[in-house]
Amino acid sequence: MPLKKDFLWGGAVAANQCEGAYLEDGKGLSLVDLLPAGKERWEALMEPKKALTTTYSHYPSHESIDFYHRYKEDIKLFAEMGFKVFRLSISWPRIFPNGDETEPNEKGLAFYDNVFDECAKYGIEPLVTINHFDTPLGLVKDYGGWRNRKLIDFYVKFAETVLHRYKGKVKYWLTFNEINMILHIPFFGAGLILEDGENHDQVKYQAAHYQLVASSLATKIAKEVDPQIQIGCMLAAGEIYPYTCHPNDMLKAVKENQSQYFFIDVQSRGYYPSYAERLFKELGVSLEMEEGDRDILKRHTVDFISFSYYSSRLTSADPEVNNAQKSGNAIMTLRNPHLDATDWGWQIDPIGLRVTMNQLWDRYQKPLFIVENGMGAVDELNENNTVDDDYRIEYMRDHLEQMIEAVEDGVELMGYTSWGCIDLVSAGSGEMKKRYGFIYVDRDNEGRGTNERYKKKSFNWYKQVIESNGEKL
Ligand code: P53
Repeated sequence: MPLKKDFLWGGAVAANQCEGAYLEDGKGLSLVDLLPAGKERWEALMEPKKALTTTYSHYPSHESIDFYHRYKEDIKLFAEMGFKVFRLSISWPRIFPNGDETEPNEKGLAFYDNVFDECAKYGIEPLVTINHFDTPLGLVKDYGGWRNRKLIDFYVKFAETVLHRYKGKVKYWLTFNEINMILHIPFFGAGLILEDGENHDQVKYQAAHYQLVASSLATKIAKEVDPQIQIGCMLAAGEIYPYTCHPNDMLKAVKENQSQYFFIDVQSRGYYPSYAERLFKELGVSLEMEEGDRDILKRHTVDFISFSYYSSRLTSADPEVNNAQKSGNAIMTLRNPHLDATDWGWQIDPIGLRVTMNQLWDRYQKPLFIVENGMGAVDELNENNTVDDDYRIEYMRDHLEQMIEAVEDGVELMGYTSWGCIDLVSAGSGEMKKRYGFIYVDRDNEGRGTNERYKKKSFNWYKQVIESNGEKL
């Protein structure tokens, strides 16, 4: 049996993509609450100034799948599949509506108490992301998001509040979702609105420095609250392959991989990697640090390395070749001719998961946790009120096989939570139509539908995977 007996099987969601109830019980607005669905969403993410001033016809986060009111029903379904762990995030503006209050919103805190108590009923361990793409809008508008060092204090206050409040209820925490996303979608990652004419790399890496310090401070507090708590960093992973075997392509791939690993290099090792000096020089980046920052980073490193994996990526040293890059794989990348793709053009590379796991393990020698993986697809509810999502089963089976191979390679792995275990709003496109779940939710791109939940074929398949601890795929 390659997987540990207490392997943490489960699923993952994020507050802004499932809760809805966007102004209920004192919640404030987050930056996501201004984002529309469809093509306009991507434009808004790339040009967030527009999102702050445009009125759109539909905001998918406002109601979403209404997890806020239906969490009992949903957790019951997760328990039926045998979940050992449920990854969710805490909505920052539910706890601090503008982000800079001195006192938290009690009703927001109570909501997560209820959710964790519900999980406990079924022996499901929560895995909590403190911040998942939903910086309070107040902190974006009044402070410029993470370009402002004050965000460290606001984040630390938020982290401290929830770490204390849920002491004894939550053992596994992640400080920031996909911390490297700041390079690709800086508005999501850090509430950054980049100005024309400024050095964007400077702004992004400065903001990243603040997040890294904040992450370490949260880790420090967590250990003071309860030494049993385990803290993870979280990387949008996916090994970057060289486009050809030309040494220049290989070198380019090495460098691009470093720029992704950069964040967790700091979070895991406790210091800036030596390659950062040259990288920053080339990008014209010069970081402002306060005395004590380096010490904080050094002292409070993470316990485990969590990551999302959707696909590998490709790069070429030839600018002409690289010009053919497509967004598709979530992050801009070249197309790999050896791989198929999903309906949304994300390429499917199960072996890439094994490659990525080996690389992460070799690099850090800390336990890994796959906290996102899955297939966004168009699902049709049939006359039997189910979805025959054999394509999803196949996708997941192929990935789980490679995950187990990686464990047999010697990688230490804590668990696996599939992304969007219940259908929810897509982060990148705002659509409901891009579904990841084992549970179908009757709701469409325009927000119409009953919100009823239905089990897909993959529901029973995953149940059997968990029951057999990965033996029956
Ligand atoms: P959606 C881009 C690239 C890689 C991961 O994505 C990404 C994104 C943002 O779109 O996000 C992660 O919903 C993220 C989740 C997100 C999931 O991947 O665009 O942590 O919030 O839903 C899947 O299909």
